[in-house]
Amino acid sequence: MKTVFRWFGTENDSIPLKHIRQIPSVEGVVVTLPGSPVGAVWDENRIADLKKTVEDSGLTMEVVESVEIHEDIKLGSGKRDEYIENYAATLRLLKKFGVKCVCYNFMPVFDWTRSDLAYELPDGSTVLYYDQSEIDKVTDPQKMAEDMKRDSDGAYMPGWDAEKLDRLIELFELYKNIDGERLFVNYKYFLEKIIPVAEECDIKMAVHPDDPPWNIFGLPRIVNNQKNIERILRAVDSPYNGLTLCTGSLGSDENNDVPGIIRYFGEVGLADRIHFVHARNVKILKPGLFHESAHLSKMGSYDMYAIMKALYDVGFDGYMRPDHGRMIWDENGRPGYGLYDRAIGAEYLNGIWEAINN
Ligand SMILES: [Mn+2]
Repeated sequence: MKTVFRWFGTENDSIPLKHIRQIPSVEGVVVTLPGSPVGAVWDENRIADLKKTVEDSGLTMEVVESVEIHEDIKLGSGKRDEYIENYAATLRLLKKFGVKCVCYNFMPVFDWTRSDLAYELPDGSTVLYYDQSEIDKVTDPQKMAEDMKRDSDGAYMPGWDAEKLDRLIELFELYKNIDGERLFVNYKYFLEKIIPVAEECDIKMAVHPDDPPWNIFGLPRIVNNQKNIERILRAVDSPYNGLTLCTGSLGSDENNDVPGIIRYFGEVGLADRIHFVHARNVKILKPGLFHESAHLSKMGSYDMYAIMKALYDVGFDGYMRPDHGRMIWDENGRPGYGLYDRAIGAEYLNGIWEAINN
């Protein structure tokens, strides 16, 4: 297991690489190219600069999160073939710079969604919070998206790009014809074209589960449970068609038994598809109502030992990063992506791993 840490780039992240380098277990950063227009080929010079910056600080740049998928691909319409070609061209560029794993998602319109980005816990820390009843009250998703963007203090939010927000009404109209089955067919089309390129580039594609893992605003979500994920992994049967196992995203639906899913994939020969793990804990208060928590098992609903043990037992050998943490110690930063709590989480998870290994 290689521990990595998400970093949004010098201009978009308040955390210096020097500080990340000082977290004992962390070997590399998970990067993106903020501001790249969705659907366009990434800029080679910017990737080169990013790699130099990262490596000069003593870290590796082997994981990218994410190369976003244009809505036309998910809708199966418009210029999808052109956007898939661009996606392939970006993969070929990333190969040139030593990238080994690309995490992406296939959620229509909205990326991860929360009703509160700074919910205060009794200890004074703040976390991301989700209340389905609040989301159900949203009659204007455009306004919600704008509020979320504002509440993130102007931080760059992956998947919440301006171009998409501008055409929100049009997108909702287009998705009226897309149910889960249609979305799967469009997804398979994408995989059939892109997985051969991933094989050629030796880049593991790792789809991130939907967050939360159920339909919102009437838009279908299909990367959300064991059965649907297995179907996606088998749609193109290649080791390069894999998964980012995000414990918090999957685990916010209490029907998803995360260690059980890992062990099941081990039993049916899909363990080698888990290329990347996002490890975090969530506290489920009731179905559809949860907040994120410290990584420590007793702070949330998940037994993190059981998750790490299941990964160990199925032979997990990929990348792991501590996912969203709390904001603590008066740190100001991107919601979910503070330095301190994620650093604590990284060491805690590595402590579990070391104990299992010994
Ligand atoms: Mn995640």
